[in-house]
Amino acid sequence: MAAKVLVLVGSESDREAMQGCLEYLDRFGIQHEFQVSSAHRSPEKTRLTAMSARADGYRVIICGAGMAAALPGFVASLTSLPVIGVPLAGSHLSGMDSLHAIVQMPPGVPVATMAIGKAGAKNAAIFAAQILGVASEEFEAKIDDFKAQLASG
Ligand code: RP5
Repeated sequence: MAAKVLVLVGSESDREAMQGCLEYLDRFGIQHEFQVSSAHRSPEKTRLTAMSARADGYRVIICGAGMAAALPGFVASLTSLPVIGVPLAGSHLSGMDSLHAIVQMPPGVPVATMAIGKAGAKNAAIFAAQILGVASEEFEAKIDDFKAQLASG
């Protein structure tokens, strides 16, 4: 089964900010699924999704969330898969709230935290490709091509 990436967001209102993430996953040819599942509003659904993710074929989980962004940490507490967190802006605190919520995980439950907003969303997809590239020559080559394109301007 091809490795898949699960992209979760806390609200439908997060979709636009995460668009670049989905575009980069497409660009790298990574199979992915996008779901809205809130740690605060639908914790049971989110718990079940996180706990079944590995068995469902996912190898990396990307979580975008704003405000008191519990989603990445909550998911990370429930899976052995690597979790990448994307802090999203939109509140009066412009994403500083979600950045602090996602990056300040306690020892034992890491979340790889990206930049706030659209840049972080893109980097989450690139980082996911790099994680998959550890065990896949196909994704390693795609990342090498991408880096070469960056270097050539
Ligand atoms: C968070 O609350 C979501 O990730 C979203 O960024 C924020 C606001 O959600 P809505 O009120 O727009 O649904 O859980």
